[in-house]
Amino acid sequence: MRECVIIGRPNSGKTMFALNFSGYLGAKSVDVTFRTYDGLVTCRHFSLEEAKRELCGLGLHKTRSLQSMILRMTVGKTAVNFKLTDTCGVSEQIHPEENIRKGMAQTISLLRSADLILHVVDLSLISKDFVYSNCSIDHEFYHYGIFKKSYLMLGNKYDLNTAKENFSRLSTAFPKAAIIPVSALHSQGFREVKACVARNV
Ligand SMILES: Nc1nc2c(ncn2[C@@H]2O[C@H](COP(=O)(O)OP(=O)(O)O)[C@@H](O)[C@H]2O)c(=O)[nH]1
Ligand SMILES: [Mg+2]
Repeated sequence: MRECVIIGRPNSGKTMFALNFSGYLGAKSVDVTFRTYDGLVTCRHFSLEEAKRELCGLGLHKTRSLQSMILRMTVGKTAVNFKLTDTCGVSEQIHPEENIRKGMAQTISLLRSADLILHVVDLSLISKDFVYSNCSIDHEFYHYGIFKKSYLMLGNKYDLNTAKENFSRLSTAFPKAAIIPVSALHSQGFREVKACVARNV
Protein backbone atom coordinates (compact mmCIF):
# COMPACT_ATOMS: atom_id res chain seq x y z
CA MET A 1 0.00 0.00 0.00
CA ARG A 2 1.28 3.44 -0.87
CA GLU A 3 2.05 5.90 1.89
CA CYS A 4 1.64 9.70 2.02
CA VAL A 5 3.73 11.26 4.75
CA ILE A 6 2.88 14.65 6.27
CA ILE A 7 5.87 16.65 7.47
CA GLY A 8 6.57 20.18 8.68
CA ARG A 9 7.41 22.30 11.68
CA PRO A 10 5.65 21.74 14.99
CA ASN A 11 2.32 23.61 15.02
CA SER A 12 2.10 24.07 11.24
CA GLY A 13 -1.21 22.15 11.22
CA LYS A 14 -0.14 18.60 10.18
CA THR A 15 -2.45 16.75 12.53
CA MET A 16 -5.39 19.04 11.78
CA PHE A 17 -4.77 18.47 8.07
CA ALA A 18 -4.56 14.67 8.50
CA LEU A 19 -7.84 14.51 10.38
CA ASN A 20 -9.90 16.97 8.36
CA PHE A 21 -8.58 15.50 5.11
CA SER A 22 -9.73 12.06 6.34
CA GLY A 23 -13.15 13.61 6.95
CA TYR A 24 -13.10 15.19 3.48
CA LEU A 25 -12.52 11.73 1.98
CA GLY A 26 -15.62 10.48 3.81
CA ALA A 27 -14.27 9.04 7.06
CA LYS A 28 -16.52 9.60 10.09
CA SER A 29 -14.03 8.02 12.47
CA VAL A 30 -10.40 6.91 12.25
CA ASP A 31 -8.27 4.05 13.52
CA VAL A 32 -4.94 5.63 14.34
CA THR A 33 -1.87 3.42 14.62
CA PHE A 34 0.84 5.01 16.75
CA ARG A 35 4.42 3.85 16.13
CA THR A 36 7.11 5.14 18.48
CA TYR A 37 10.81 5.31 17.55
CA ASP A 38 11.55 2.30 19.78
CA GLY A 39 9.07 0.08 17.94
CA LEU A 40 6.03 0.22 20.23
CA VAL A 41 2.83 -0.01 18.16
CA THR A 42 -0.60 0.84 19.55
CA CYS A 43 -3.92 1.48 17.85
CA ARG A 44 -6.87 3.64 18.88
CA HIS A 45 -10.27 4.26 17.42
CA PHE A 46 -11.47 7.90 17.49
CA SER A 47 -14.40 9.85 16.15
CA LEU A 48 -12.96 12.74 14.11
CA GLU A 49 -14.05 15.27 16.73
CA GLU A 50 -12.46 13.24 19.52
CA ALA A 51 -9.23 12.88 17.53
CA LYS A 52 -9.02 16.62 16.86
CA ARG A 53 -9.61 17.36 20.55
CA GLU A 54 -6.95 14.92 21.71
CA LEU A 55 -4.31 15.03 19.00
CA CYS A 56 -4.24 18.67 17.79
CA GLY A 57 -3.29 21.68 19.80
CA LEU A 58 -1.31 24.80 20.31
CA GLY A 59 1.22 23.19 22.67
CA LEU A 60 4.29 22.32 20.60
CA HIS A 61 5.01 18.65 19.95
CA LYS A 62 1.62 17.12 20.63
CA THR A 63 2.56 14.55 18.00
CA ARG A 64 5.59 12.58 19.14
CA SER A 65 5.39 9.41 17.09
CA LEU A 66 4.19 8.30 13.69
CA GLN A 67 0.38 8.29 13.51
CA SER A 68 -1.00 6.42 10.53
CA MET A 69 -4.50 5.97 9.18
CA ILE A 70 -5.67 3.82 6.32
CA LEU A 71 -7.95 5.85 4.08
CA ARG A 72 -9.97 5.03 1.01
CA MET A 73 -10.38 7.28 -1.99
CA THR A 74 -12.08 6.85 -5.32
CA VAL A 75 -9.81 7.28 -8.29
CA GLY A 76 -11.81 7.14 -11.53
CA LYS A 77 -14.05 4.12 -11.06
CA THR A 78 -11.92 2.28 -8.53
CA ALA A 79 -11.51 2.65 -4.78
CA VAL A 80 -7.90 2.78 -3.60
CA ASN A 81 -6.65 2.34 -0.04
CA PHE A 82 -3.61 4.30 1.04
CA LYS A 83 -1.83 5.10 4.26
CA LEU A 84 -1.72 8.69 5.52
CA THR A 85 1.00 9.18 8.13
CA ASP A 86 1.25 12.19 10.42
CA THR A 87 4.65 12.80 12.02
CA CYS A 88 6.48 14.53 14.85
CA GLY A 89 7.26 18.11 13.74
CA VAL A 90 10.88 18.91 12.95
CA SER A 91 12.64 22.16 13.85
CA GLU A 92 16.23 23.39 13.54
CA GLN A 93 17.06 23.41 17.25
CA ILE A 94 18.32 20.36 19.09
CA HIS A 95 15.39 19.68 21.40
CA PRO A 96 16.17 19.18 25.12
CA GLU A 97 13.79 16.18 25.39
CA GLU A 98 15.25 12.93 24.14
CA ASN A 99 11.93 11.42 22.99
CA ILE A 100 11.22 14.48 20.83
CA ARG A 101 14.71 14.35 19.29
CA LYS A 102 14.08 10.71 18.48
CA GLY A 103 10.60 11.53 17.16
CA MET A 104 12.17 14.05 14.76
CA ALA A 105 14.74 11.48 13.65
CA GLN A 106 11.90 9.00 13.06
CA THR A 107 10.16 11.58 10.83
CA ILE A 108 13.30 12.13 8.77
CA SER A 109 14.00 8.41 8.41
CA LEU A 110 10.51 7.84 6.98
CA LEU A 111 11.06 10.27 4.09
CA ARG A 112 13.06 7.83 2.00
CA SER A 113 10.27 5.30 1.75
CA ALA A 114 7.39 7.80 1.36
CA ASP A 115 5.45 7.60 -1.91
CA LEU A 116 4.25 11.18 -1.54
CA ILE A 117 5.53 13.87 0.81
CA LEU A 118 3.02 16.51 1.94
CA HIS A 119 5.01 19.37 3.43
CA VAL A 120 2.84 21.64 5.60
CA VAL A 121 4.01 25.24 6.07
CA ASP A 122 2.30 27.75 8.38
CA LEU A 123 1.66 30.78 6.13
CA SER A 124 1.22 33.08 9.11
CA LEU A 125 4.95 32.67 9.87
CA ILE A 126 6.32 33.53 6.42
CA SER A 127 7.98 36.88 7.06
CA LYS A 128 9.73 39.14 4.54
CA ASP A 129 13.10 37.82 5.75
CA PHE A 130 12.04 34.24 5.11
CA VAL A 131 12.26 34.84 1.37
CA TYR A 132 15.96 35.74 1.68
CA SER A 133 16.93 32.99 4.09
CA ASN A 134 17.90 29.62 2.74
CA CYS A 135 18.76 27.50 5.70
CA SER A 136 15.51 26.78 7.56
CA ILE A 137 14.16 23.30 8.08
CA ASP A 138 11.51 24.15 5.46
CA HIS A 139 14.30 24.75 2.93
CA GLU A 140 15.85 21.38 3.83
CA PHE A 141 12.51 19.61 3.28
CA TYR A 142 11.96 21.54 0.04
CA HIS A 143 15.34 20.59 -1.44
CA TYR A 144 14.83 16.95 -0.54
CA GLY A 145 11.25 17.02 -1.84
CA ILE A 146 11.94 18.49 -5.27
CA PHE A 147 14.82 16.03 -5.68
CA LYS A 148 12.47 13.16 -4.82
CA LYS A 149 9.71 14.53 -7.11
CA SER A 150 6.60 13.12 -5.37
CA TYR A 151 6.31 16.22 -3.28
CA LEU A 152 3.59 18.76 -2.56
CA MET A 153 3.81 21.84 -0.35
CA LEU A 154 0.68 22.96 1.50
CA GLY A 155 0.57 26.66 2.46
CA ASN A 156 -1.63 26.24 5.53
CA LYS A 157 -3.73 28.63 7.64
CA TYR A 158 -4.80 30.47 4.47
CA ASP A 159 -7.92 31.49 6.41
CA LEU A 160 -5.84 33.92 8.50
CA ASN A 161 -5.69 37.60 7.45
CA THR A 162 -2.01 37.89 6.58
CA ALA A 163 -1.90 34.60 4.72
CA LYS A 164 -2.70 35.83 1.21
CA GLU A 165 0.25 38.21 1.06
CA ASN A 166 2.46 35.57 2.62
CA PHE A 167 1.41 32.98 0.07
CA SER A 168 3.16 34.88 -2.73
CA ARG A 169 6.28 35.06 -0.52
CA LEU A 170 6.15 31.30 -0.13
CA SER A 171 6.02 30.84 -3.92
CA THR A 172 9.02 33.18 -4.30
CA ALA A 173 11.00 31.32 -1.65
CA PHE A 174 10.22 27.88 -3.11
CA PRO A 175 9.93 28.44 -6.89
CA LYS A 176 10.25 24.79 -7.90
CA ALA A 177 7.55 23.44 -5.59
CA ALA A 178 3.92 22.82 -6.44
CA ILE A 179 2.19 24.73 -3.63
CA ILE A 180 -1.49 24.61 -2.73
CA PRO A 181 -3.02 27.16 -0.35
CA VAL A 182 -5.14 25.32 2.23
CA SER A 183 -6.92 25.82 5.48
CA ALA A 184 -6.60 22.57 7.40
CA LEU A 185 -8.96 24.01 9.99
CA HIS A 186 -11.75 24.77 7.52
CA SER A 187 -11.03 22.01 4.97
CA GLN A 188 -10.30 24.51 2.19
CA GLY A 189 -8.16 23.68 -0.84
CA PHE A 190 -8.68 19.95 -0.30
CA ARG A 191 -10.04 19.24 -3.79
CA GLU A 192 -6.65 20.12 -5.30
CA VAL A 193 -4.81 18.14 -2.63
CA LYS A 194 -7.02 15.12 -3.30
CA ALA A 195 -6.26 15.32 -7.03
CA CYS A 196 -2.52 15.26 -6.29
CA VAL A 197 -2.82 12.41 -3.78
CA ALA A 198 -4.91 10.45 -6.30
CA ARG A 199 -2.05 10.68 -8.85
CA ASN A 200 0.35 9.18 -6.31
CA VAL A 201 -1.56 6.35 -4.63
N1 LIG B 1 -6.36 29.40 11.71
C1 LIG B 1 -5.94 28.16 11.49
N2 LIG B 1 -5.40 27.43 12.51
C2 LIG B 1 -4.98 26.17 12.23
C3 LIG B 1 -5.06 25.61 10.92
N3 LIG B 1 -4.53 24.35 10.97
C4 LIG B 1 -4.15 24.15 12.25
N4 LIG B 1 -4.42 25.23 13.02
C5 LIG B 1 -4.16 25.40 14.46
O1 LIG B 1 -2.75 25.29 14.67
C6 LIG B 1 -2.48 24.60 15.89
C7 LIG B 1 -1.56 23.42 15.62
O2 LIG B 1 -2.25 22.46 14.85
P1 LIG B 1 -1.76 20.93 14.80
O3 LIG B 1 -2.53 20.27 13.72
O4 LIG B 1 -1.81 20.32 16.15
O5 LIG B 1 -0.23 21.18 14.35
P2 LIG B 1 0.97 20.10 14.15
O6 LIG B 1 1.90 20.30 15.32
O7 LIG B 1 1.63 20.49 12.87
O8 LIG B 1 0.36 18.74 14.11
C8 LIG B 1 -3.84 24.20 16.48
O9 LIG B 1 -4.21 25.13 17.46
C9 LIG B 1 -4.77 24.25 15.27
O10 LIG B 1 -6.09 24.56 15.64
C10 LIG B 1 -5.63 26.41 9.87
O11 LIG B 1 -5.78 26.02 8.71
N5 LIG B 1 -6.03 27.67 10.22
MG1 LIG C 1 0.69 17.11 15.29
